[in-house]
Amino acid sequence: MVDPAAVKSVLARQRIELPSWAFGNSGTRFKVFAQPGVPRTPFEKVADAAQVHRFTGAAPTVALHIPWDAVDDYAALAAFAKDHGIELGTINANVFQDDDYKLGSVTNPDPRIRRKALDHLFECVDVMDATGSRDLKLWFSDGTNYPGQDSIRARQDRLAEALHAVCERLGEHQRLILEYKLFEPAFYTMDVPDWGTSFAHCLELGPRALVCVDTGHHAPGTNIEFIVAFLLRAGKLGAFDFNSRFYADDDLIVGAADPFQLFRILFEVRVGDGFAVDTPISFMLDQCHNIEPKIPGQLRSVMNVQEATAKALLVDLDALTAAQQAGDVLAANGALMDAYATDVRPLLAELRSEQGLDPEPMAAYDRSGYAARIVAERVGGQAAGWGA
Ligand code: RM4
Ligand code: MN
Repeated sequence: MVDPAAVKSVLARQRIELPSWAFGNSGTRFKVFAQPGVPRTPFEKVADAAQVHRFTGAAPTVALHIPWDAVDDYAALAAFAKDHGIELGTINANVFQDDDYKLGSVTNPDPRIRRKALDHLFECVDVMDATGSRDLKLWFSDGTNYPGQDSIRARQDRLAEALHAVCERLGEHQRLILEYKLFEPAFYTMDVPDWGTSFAHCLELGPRALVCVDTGHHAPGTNIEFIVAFLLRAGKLGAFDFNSRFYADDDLIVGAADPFQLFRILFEVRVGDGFAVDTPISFMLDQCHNIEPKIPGQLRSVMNVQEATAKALLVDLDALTAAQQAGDVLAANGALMDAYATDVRPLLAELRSEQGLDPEPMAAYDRSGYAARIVAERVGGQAAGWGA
């Protein structure tokens, strides 16, 4: 039997990092829908992220995206975050929104453009030094659209060269987290299309380079929990970008499309000791709330991760292992499904009450009046948006 107190103690220390960009306006390439009250500055994004932590107690950090979140004084932004009860987390680089990067950033055939991209990555490390961030997360949109467009192999050489240069620039306690994506915006080759490519580069780069698994960046049907188990075993899983998808990189609320997959992933995290106190894994959200309100969207996301984690922790490992060793396929599968079928909402409500939080974060947020306040206060100025 699983001890509920042990489950709660792991849940009590779970930290889920929020993406600053989830609070700005977003949409698809067809239309960005403006919502009243969205932040106009990185400071307002941090203030909104702090609300998610206030009502869940589980989201103490917010990731920044540079230059979307560029400010003159990063120490001031960090101090502002602290005043609001949270901290700044991962720094995400952006080498995908400049005309120069049409044919790639660090893998561009033009050495001038490669240099420009690398300089931006160095600038992101400067930001980390100012904010005290541990992780630099790199996602490259680099790739090609047509066979023959560029040398696949030469682009790998250019990528390796840039990654080495960034790694050398990192401080002792800083890490490089390399994300991969199957396709989009490039449609023929991506330069980091899959976990194997990211893993191979990270191996070459050494212990400070780790892989980021964005759950929306795979071909449909990919067994993501296998990737998670493999990377954890190799000591190379650095971060998750959690979201969910029905078709491609939909960036929907994590656990909305396939809660069972999220459970399976988090179960492998548990088996690989990824919920340890000193876990190397950064549990991040990477989502856009195109049609739903942003702060409640983030609240729901954090709660979905907590619920899937609770279920993963409820799996009776002794019973599961015994069934596995006995070759009892149905009992083994049953041990997993029993935990998945458990309604963990009462357990999480209890935990929140013990932590001095409202047991119902979404209702408590609604009652707080924050949503109406930001609509009233944030008048004028330029609303933050994906790419703004
Ligand atoms: C990319 C990738 C990155 C995120 C950007 C906004 O598809 O998932 O993690 O920073 O989108
Ligand atoms: Mn991502």
